[in-house]
Amino acid sequence: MTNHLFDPLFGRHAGSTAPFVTPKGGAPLSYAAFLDLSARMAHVFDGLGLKKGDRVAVQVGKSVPALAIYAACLRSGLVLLPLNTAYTVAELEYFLGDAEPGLVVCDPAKADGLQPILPEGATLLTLDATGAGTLMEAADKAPADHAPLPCGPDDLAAILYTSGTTGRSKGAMLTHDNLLSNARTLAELWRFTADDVLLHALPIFHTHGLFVAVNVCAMAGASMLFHPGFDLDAMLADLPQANTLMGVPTFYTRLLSDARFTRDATAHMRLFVSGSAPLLAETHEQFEARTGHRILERYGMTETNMNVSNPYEGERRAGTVGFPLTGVDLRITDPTSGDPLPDGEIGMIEVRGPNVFKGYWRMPEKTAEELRGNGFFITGDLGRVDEDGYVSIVGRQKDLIISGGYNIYPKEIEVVLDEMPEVLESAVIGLPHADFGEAVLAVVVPAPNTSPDPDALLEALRPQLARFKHPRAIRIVDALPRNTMGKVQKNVLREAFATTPA
Ligand code: MCA
Ligand code: AMP
Repeated sequence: MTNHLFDPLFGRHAGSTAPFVTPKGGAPLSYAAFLDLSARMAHVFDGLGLKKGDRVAVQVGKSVPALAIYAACLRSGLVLLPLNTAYTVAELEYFLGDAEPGLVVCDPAKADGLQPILPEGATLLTLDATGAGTLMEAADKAPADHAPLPCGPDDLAAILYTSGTTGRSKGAMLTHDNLLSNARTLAELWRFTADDVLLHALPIFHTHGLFVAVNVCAMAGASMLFHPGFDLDAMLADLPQANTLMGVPTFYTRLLSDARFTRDATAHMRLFVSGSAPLLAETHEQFEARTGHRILERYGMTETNMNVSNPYEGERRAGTVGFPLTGVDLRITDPTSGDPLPDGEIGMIEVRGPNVFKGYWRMPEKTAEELRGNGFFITGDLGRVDEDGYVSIVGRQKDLIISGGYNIYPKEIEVVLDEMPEVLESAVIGLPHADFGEAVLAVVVPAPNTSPDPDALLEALRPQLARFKHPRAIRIVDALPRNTMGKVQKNVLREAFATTPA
């Protein structure tokens, strides 16, 4: 019996001295050395008594050992639950309570805060950005050979939380085959080989940085320059050593904002991929004018991995996300009736394929709402397919703000604001933002006989919500605009505040 994802992704590189990952400013680590590290960690996990299907929650800074936790979980048949490092203890309490992990790995600085919210029976281990902490102390003592546990295509590999429109996050259950099938398709489509070097500056707690970037590289035997985050100077300094880059649109607008990012500086590059948020056609065109390269834009979701991509060869059409991937069925339906619409019409994007997740963790009713019996997943994105087959995303039916590639659900912020004594009600909207694409603005109606101070409200949000979700500004109004059904008209608010951006 094989391990469906681990074997083809990592296992087959055992003994390979080819470089896999080079941490910024550090020495390259070979595939073999990375596999040894993951084997040691897997022994630690097994030694804790963790069993197939148990969850391992991880909130640590980006590092090579942090990445090895992913491979170690696959080896031991465990389910990785990666968590944004920006999440507060208040946010983590929900995830840990819902997923009930048997192991939590966190930065040593956060251990005291997490101890009281640890699920019953769970172990807490630590790992800092330099690789120090109790996890590595134990791994250093463990043997470097580990037989991967047999796992089938349907076994869970990861749970990634995505916020819900009701404010309650849902854990998307991703199977070994969801990840394997997508990695295979993308590596082939984007022509990744062992000669490629990817400049990796995305976080590894989301699909883009972890499953798209890392899995595609491992599938091809390629290597990565691993940056802890996006630092413009560091990116430009390492660009000559790389030949491929994957990023959110903010990466590309930031690179374009620097005069050092020129045609010469990018002449050796093979591929720039963009996703997670809309790439403005204007950015696409500016990028080509400056560098001679056309960015390859693709479209995906946490629940589905990647669905659609512009072609490697052939026209990469600005303002579109390209064609459905091999094996992915895409249809446009009437958002109300769910009936398929003819090509060219705007409607709900639905996708079906081996990439589509198994459902939401312990939320069968939510799963039934979004995943049809016939396998189509209702994305919440509105789009159309043009006469050449290119898919465009024209809007979102879900109330969602995408800021610098991070999804922010207005409801989650509104719930916290509405609980404050000086707030009668609130509405959170996204406004255009030059760097992040969209920025968060909160519009607040004061409770009777109060005059809330926006700065004090912002301060009160701090312990509750991750920094990236904080409104960039709060505006106080007498009342929110509503339609005849009583629903807040966010489009009216967006227009009203468009000229006074956050
Ligand atoms: C940081 N801040 C943000 C964001 N990032 N605020 C709003 N939106 C953000 N995305 C906060 C910081 O905490 C800081 O707060 C202030 O804004 C300025 O930070 P700055 O130094 O400018 O930011 P940065 O550290 O350079 O990060 C910006 C970033 C980063 C590089 C764009 O957010 C990033 O790596 N985004 C990628 C997210 C991603 O991987 N998404 C993929 C999701 P203060 O004021 O306190 O200093 S997967 C997905 O969407 C699907 C599946 C798909 O299709 O890929
Ligand atoms: P997430 O929940 O983080 O997986 O985010 C998925 C959402 O990001 C999708 O439903 C889209 O709304 C958005 N998204 C991802 N890629 C693109 C893209 N290339 N263009 C526009 N929106 C995108």
